[in-house]
Amino acid sequence: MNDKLALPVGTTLDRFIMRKQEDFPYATGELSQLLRDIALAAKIVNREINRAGLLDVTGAYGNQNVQGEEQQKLDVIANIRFIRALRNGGEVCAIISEEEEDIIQTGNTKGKYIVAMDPLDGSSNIDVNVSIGTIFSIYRRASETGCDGTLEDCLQNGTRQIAAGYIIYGSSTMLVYTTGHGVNGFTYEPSLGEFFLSHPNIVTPRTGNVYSCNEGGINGFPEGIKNYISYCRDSGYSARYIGSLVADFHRNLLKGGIYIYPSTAKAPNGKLRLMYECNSLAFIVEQAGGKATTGTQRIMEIEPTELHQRCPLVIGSAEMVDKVEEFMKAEA
Ligand code: AHM
Ligand code: MG
Repeated sequence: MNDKLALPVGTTLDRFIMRKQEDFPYATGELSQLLRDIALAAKIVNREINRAGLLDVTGAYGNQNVQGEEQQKLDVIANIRFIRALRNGGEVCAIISEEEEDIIQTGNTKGKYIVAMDPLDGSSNIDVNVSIGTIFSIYRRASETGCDGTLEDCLQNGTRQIAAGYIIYGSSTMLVYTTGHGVNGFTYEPSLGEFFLSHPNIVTPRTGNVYSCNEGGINGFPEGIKNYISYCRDSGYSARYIGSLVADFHRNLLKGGIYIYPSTAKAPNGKLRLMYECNSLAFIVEQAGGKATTGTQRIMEIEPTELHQRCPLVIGSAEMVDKVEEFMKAEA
């Protein structure tokens, strides 16, 4: 790690982003602004989430609340907040969101960036007060500026990400991101309205003894994955599955472990989405020294063909992911 890039714990996110930019003499500041826009939206969404129980916003989308206003689910609210922040910021020409079928054109035709995001992942956990998250990836557009973002701009493979991150709304709210120079985590201090550097230069353990998957579906898993899970049980590993990707991923990133969402009998391509779940976390885990594959192929090298494409995900500590690949090969 380049010493010039090291900043002390307690540095605010704004200062951190600014100082990082100074380390790259030709940077124009647009990516920095874009990261700040995301952090602002995260603060707003965090506020909404913390008030969810009070404001009765957790109900089904389409209902009316007591004032007769349209009631919105938190994932819809988060989608609106992030899009608004990115539109107002001006750096992004187009957005892919889990909440919307088509490409969202921001109208900022001069914007050089594309954002892919899941504004609020783990929606089934929202109503029961379990940690949820926002996941995002940032790409440079491939087309010339001056017009809308194209499908080609949006369907770049994961190796072309220039930044990725997530926000976990948990016992504390954290923003973790990478621009390809290591991974840093910031914890939100609500009374000051600031994210502070709390987890500098995150390096994930080479191995661990936690496996996270929805074992209820094991009968439909590929043989290689079934065998790996037997191996985890025989080795006395702990099973930990929140069912909220960001929360499961975050724990494993810090403590070591593996998260698996394989292809299943019902979902042959798995459940998770390549563009705003798998690629984003793959970039982060690789930057932290871990690995992300489908069980047979590196996630970031998958050539995307659809905005909402799904793929199996095996992600976490490098040695554990390697082991899964061994089991998969043995059954190929
Ligand atoms: P979502 O994007 O519809 O919220 O689904 C993604 C979530 C992940 O957060 C989580 O890891 C997974 O789905 C859980 O799925 P399952 O209930 O099949 O285990
Ligand atoms: Mg999701």
